[in-house]
Amino acid sequence: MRLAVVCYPTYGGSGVVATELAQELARRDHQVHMVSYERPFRFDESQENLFFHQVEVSDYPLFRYQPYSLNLTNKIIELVEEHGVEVVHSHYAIPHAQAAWMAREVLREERGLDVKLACTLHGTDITLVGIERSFYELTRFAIQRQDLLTAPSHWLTEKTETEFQIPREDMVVIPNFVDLGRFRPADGTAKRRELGAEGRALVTHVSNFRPVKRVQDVVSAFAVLRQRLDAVLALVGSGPDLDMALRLADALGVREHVRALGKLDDLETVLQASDVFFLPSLVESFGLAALEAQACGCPVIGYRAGGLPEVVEDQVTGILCPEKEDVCLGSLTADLLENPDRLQAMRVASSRRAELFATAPIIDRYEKALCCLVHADRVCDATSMTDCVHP
Ligand code: GMT
Repeated sequence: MRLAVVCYPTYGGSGVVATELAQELARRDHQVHMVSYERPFRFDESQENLFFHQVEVSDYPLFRYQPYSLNLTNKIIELVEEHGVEVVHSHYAIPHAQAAWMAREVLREERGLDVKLACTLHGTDITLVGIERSFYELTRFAIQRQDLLTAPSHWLTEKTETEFQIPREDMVVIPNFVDLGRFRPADGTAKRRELGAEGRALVTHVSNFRPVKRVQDVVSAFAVLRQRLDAVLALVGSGPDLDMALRLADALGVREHVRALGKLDDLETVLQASDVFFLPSLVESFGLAALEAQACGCPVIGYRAGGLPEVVEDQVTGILCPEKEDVCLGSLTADLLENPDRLQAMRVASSRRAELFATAPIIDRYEKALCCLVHADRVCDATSMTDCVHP
């Protein structure tokens, strides 16, 4: 299969999922063309069958806002013509699904080509951005015209049905996946020492520090926890709410126990050293970082909200509190940390649960769904994808 994967190149989960999927499909002998405004941050350029195409953005002075979607549409048209791309797989609907649809219209009308469209909805493209009035109509139109829609959780298909009137049965749930070779339990003694957390509890939060992550709840729950025991909070990543979080830590008298680590290439070393992971979002479609934490044997503490209950098994691989109950987050975490046997059982259960999200079987599901678009007659019921691979 010849595939174009359109995504954001950034440190966020949708870029990670798109890049790792592209790399794995290329390893399986599909020809994969990645399209974005920058090289994605986990992209391995030396890999066979894998190509990166940068969208050149025009900066003509007349434009107050650069029309990126048009440049992207042109790039998709070129790729289909020059490389015989059969499927355009957009990650995050806005503006990728719209650009892919426009490209298909041009290709159909002018060249008689019929490229297939797939889109993986990731989260805020449905729950926050997509429902903004200025995006809504075109988002609904473009996602309805995809040949395949996938989402990482049942919760996100329900939200898509409610907000965009797309029946949930018309979407395929393919959960996010984790590299269990990289994210696995390991001794975290050295990292704890480096973070000044020796002999103390270590709580970690990883995100893009956008309002949707509710970082204020991370800090206030940590302050509640510290009333019961000595602990350090590691904040990994960066984004608009990081400063606010640090100011709140100051105001609550816990700033000296907070380590702001920025973006890390060796994220797994911090997760391996951590006792628990905080993710208090209310509209998290999946929570890839929570899966990566569990894979490292680190239980997750968050709210019973969004897609998180599909990733974290309450009371088994973590604790899910009622929404917005930050005191519950802090005090139930303290209970857990004061009970080493229960914590150890949760650590073991967490890494076992992550095995359900191992990369290979989940890529199989993507591969099959995408191949079915191209060879519906031959491949959909087959167990092997060889029909779909071009020599
Ligand atoms: O939707 C977003 O806000 C961005 C997106 C990203 O690029 O990080 O995150 C979403 O996609 C991830 C990968 O599928 C999921 O793990 C995140 O839960 C999801 N974020 C939200 O739903 C807030």
